[in-house]
Amino acid sequence: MDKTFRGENRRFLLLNSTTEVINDMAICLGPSGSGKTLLLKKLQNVKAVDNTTTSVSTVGTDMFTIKISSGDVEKQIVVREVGGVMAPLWPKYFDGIKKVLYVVDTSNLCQISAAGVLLYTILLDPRLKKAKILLILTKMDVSYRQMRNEALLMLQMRRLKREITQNITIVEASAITGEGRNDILNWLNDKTIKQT
Ligand SMILES: Nc1nc2c(ncn2[C@@H]2O[C@H](COP(=O)(O)OP(=O)(O)OP(=O)(O)O)[C@@H](O)[C@H]2O)c(=O)[nH]1
Ligand SMILES: [Mg+2]
Repeated sequence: MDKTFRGENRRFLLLNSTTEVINDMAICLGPSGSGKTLLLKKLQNVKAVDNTTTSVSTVGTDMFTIKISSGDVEKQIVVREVGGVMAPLWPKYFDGIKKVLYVVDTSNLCQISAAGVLLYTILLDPRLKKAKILLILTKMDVSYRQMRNEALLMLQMRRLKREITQNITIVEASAITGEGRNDILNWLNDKTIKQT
């Protein structure tokens, strides 16, 4: 198939189709069970996940091709999930990464603070200095979840923002209800998301 190179952002336009492949390497991280797999499945297909859907822990990594419709053109971006049990090995996957989706489970009170510490550690990695960071507060459908502000407080977000160079975008989400899905897709598509 005929391909043309399109500028410095390393995007390829496949001429004989209307599919543009976004070549920004994206990685999805977060503690074990925080909801990465289910959320990525929901981003792939809105109907693929409901409250009966189950998932198994990702031992290793998984690749998700996500389609984004933008006008007449369909875009595709590949996101690599690295399982929470792999946290000590996450840095092995940082080379060339331009986008990081960091998923935090707002219904897991015991895990939130640790999730903040883990996030801080990865943001210190020099290879991620210029990466775009999306902090996803997920499981917003759960009644006993922490609300946005409490979750951000537990993550010590104010302090963290002072210490790091990257700009963090925050979005609330749920793989079950689809909340936040459009915002995440827009962010992957380099569109600005309204922050509250
Ligand atoms: N209520 C609710 N449950 C969720 C949501 N997302 C994930 N879960 C549940 O949380 C559990 C863990 O979800 P996964 O998506 O497998 O978590 P993960 O982050 O991929 O975990 P690892 O692969 O082990 O790192 C599963 O039982 C899911 O059904 C959500 O948005 N709402
Ligand atoms: Mg997983």
